[in-house]
Amino acid sequence: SLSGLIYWVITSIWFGNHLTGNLGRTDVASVTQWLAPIVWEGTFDSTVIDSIYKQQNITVATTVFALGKYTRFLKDFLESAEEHYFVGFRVHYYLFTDQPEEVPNVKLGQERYLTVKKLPSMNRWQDISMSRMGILEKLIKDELASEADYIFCLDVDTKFHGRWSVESLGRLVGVIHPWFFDAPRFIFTYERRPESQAYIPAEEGDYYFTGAAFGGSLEDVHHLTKTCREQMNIDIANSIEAIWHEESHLNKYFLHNKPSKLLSPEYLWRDISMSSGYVKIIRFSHVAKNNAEVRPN
Ligand code: 2GW
Ligand code: MN
Repeated sequence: SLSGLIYWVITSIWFGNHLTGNLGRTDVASVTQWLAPIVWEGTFDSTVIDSIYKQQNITVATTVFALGKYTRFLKDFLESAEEHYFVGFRVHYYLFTDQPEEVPNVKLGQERYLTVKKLPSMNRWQDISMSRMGILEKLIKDELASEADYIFCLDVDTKFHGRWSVESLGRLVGVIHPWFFDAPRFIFTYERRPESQAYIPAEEGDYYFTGAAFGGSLEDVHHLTKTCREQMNIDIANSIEAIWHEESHLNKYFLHNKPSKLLSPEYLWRDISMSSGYVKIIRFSHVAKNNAEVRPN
């Protein structure tokens, strides 16, 4: 009937918007083949998602390593995190360094904590990068159980530029590498030698994930770090080192333990000066660094 039609038109206009919230993106995939969300600007409502997590009284442990000359990145990292990262939520930074005296004095907001942990200096940078997995495994097991609910593990040669908050939380969270998000699989720089535990055959693999940011629940990230550490130890025993170090092992792990949530390259962009049509907001990025200047020889 006409009145039925009018009723249908009016209610669908009125309630349709409320129920769906008009969210979603059509220019990028926002869900994986295993139905994990891929977080992009425009796929979530920050007010709604903030209010859900506000009731949960969560703590987000955040780990970062700064050895040798990499301590110079700490000031920008921490200051920008205070401005953009889980603002309004409890964050506990765990900062590993060989030079605690070089840690800058950054003013932290309410319910924001920083613990500095001293590490011995290491000579080979691959060792710094790879030893992170074992150190994180131990931190989670020995200290975090009663201290935190979620954890993110981040590179320090980075900076926040926009919101990174509770929309990123999940059981197991990977970040799509900014160089490969629109690349075909054969371009992915997975480890291709079968002798390495990180080996991924040509016809396998879903995404290429960055080693510069990953996270999730304590339990899942503990399992991730433990597995990667064990796999790297097998490689060491076989005198092989994966092409991109722990990043290669992380990609192998995610192949068999699918992340429950993926973060788009908004959550780890290249350096800020580079643009992309898909990335409407850069939330976190690598900083342009002079490798010759900061890396030991
Ligand atoms: C020194 C010489 C060469 C490479 C790294 C380092 C170094 C690293 C260092 O002297 N001191 C230090 O604290 N690091 C830590 O390791 C620091 O937290 C840094 O962010 C992290 C990874 O090194 P980075 O940032 O130089 O490597 P990227 O940006 O090229 O990273 C990707 O590939 C790495 C493995 O090759 C990791 O997977 C990393 O997570 C990826 O983003
Ligand atoms: Mn880095």
